[in-house]
Amino acid sequence: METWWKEQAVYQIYPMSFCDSNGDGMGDIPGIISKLPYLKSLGVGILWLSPVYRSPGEDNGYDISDYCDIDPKFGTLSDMDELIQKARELGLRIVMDLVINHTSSAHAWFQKSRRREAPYEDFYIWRDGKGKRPPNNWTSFFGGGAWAFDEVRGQYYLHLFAKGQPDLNYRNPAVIEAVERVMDFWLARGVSGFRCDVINLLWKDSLKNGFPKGALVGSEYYIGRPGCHALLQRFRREVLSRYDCFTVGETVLVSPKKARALTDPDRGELDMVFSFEHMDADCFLVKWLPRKFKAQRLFRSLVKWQKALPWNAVYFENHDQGRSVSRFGDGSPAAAKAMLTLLLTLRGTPFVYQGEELGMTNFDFAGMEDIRDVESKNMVPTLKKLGLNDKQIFARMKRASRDNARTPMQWTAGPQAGFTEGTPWIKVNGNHVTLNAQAEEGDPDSVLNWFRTLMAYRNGSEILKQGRFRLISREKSWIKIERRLGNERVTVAVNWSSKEAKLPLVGRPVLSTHGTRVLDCRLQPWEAVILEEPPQNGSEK
Ligand code: TEU
Repeated sequence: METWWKEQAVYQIYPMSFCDSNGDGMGDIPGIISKLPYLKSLGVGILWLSPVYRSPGEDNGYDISDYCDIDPKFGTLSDMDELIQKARELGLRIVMDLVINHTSSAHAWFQKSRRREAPYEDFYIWRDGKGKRPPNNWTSFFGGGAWAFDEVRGQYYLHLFAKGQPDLNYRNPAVIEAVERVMDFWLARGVSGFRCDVINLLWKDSLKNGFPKGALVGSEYYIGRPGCHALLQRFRREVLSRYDCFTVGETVLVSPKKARALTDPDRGELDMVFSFEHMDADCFLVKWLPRKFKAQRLFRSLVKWQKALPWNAVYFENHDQGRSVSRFGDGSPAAAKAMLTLLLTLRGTPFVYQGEELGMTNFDFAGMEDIRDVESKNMVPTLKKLGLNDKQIFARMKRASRDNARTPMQWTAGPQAGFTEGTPWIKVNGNHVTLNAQAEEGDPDSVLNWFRTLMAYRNGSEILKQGRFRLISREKSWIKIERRLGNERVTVAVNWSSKEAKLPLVGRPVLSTHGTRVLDCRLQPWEAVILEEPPQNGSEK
């Protein structure tokens, strides 16, 4: 097999909401350490941590004020060293989030830059306004304009995300070098790679006015520009190639063609990317514009991307997306199991988000006061401008707010789901009383135990790890795929609906979400089955 990051599944930890060891209501690194045996028991091999760096927390750590230190709410640098070490002892690798499109405005670089202190004057994208107006018409991902005026410097700075997240200026070689030192700092400490936040936005071609009608005005000047490819090649050459590590790029609005270039080993940029297209299965391009979920739409996009790239990341959830079982299913454990089956049998490196292995669902928000996310809050004026009233806005929040994925991990049925002994920074989902890891441990039919069974099967199957992908058939509410290695085949059939499905099934059923089964060419509601077929052409391997 080629490399460890193609063999193993990745588990994403959202540290704020994973496990709190000291009762301050906020998850932390010692909490993660205490759950290493649980993580090991899942069968995953790589743990990706959302940011734990020093940060004021305006965007939950994606606004970094010191890349080379751990935020006190998460612990210390020595806790992080301990995590890396203890994980390694269990055969688990740690991957960190690399957020280098922007820093926090509290970062020393920005503080010096706004005072024009050398050598930081041009670390950010500063411009004079046009009269009383900002330098151009670009809009932010989080709603509103993308420029903020800084009184100290007397100029505007660009922020594609929140106001407290000024974009770095990659035309300045000193910025490139500073960022390379950050990568080196963590790789030398023993991390095994990076998930690279909005990495295809680093290079801004120009600061001209954008096409005014787009959802993201100005994006034609900064998404996937040639300058960004050149930067990624440089990072690989100068830093990454010196370590046994991998990178996965979070690549906003990436096309299959662009993704192929970004992950082409000959170009030496990234190892894989997160594409977003399948996240549109229940919305129009942006999650605030909902449409009815159609399984066909999801299948079509997944298959398109399976075919488009020799290797890529595969995911249904992360900290920015609602829970898949609520969005793409009926919220039931059966649906969660069916979805995990497809996720872990597609070709590529699977990424599972904390709680997905339990079938955690969207949050039961009572009102806007339960919402913590800066994106959700900033979107309210934009949604109002679209003519939505408060009730409608809240309905969209319930459906699409990133906080759906950010509620605490549900460990037990006890107070605060066993996440903290204090008051959690965000409410715990009320369904933790029945939906929690402890209850699922003891239930052989639980989502958790299905996940473990699947992972064990996948870890032992060269066909699932390496085999080619082929779509056999996709219908309105079921999909059948094949993975093939040499002349050996595995078929996976998933009924993506709460009705029985009739479909041809051939082979020996080795695993079914519904227990031991005889082949009768019918799948129960949300049933997923893995079938092994005897080697073709009568030849044995
Ligand atoms: O997300 C980038 C990104 O594309 C999202 O902001 C996306 O537009 C939004 O979540 C859809 O609702 C990354 C991180 O994953 C996210 O948590 C950060 O807020 C963002 O970058 C800024 O760093």
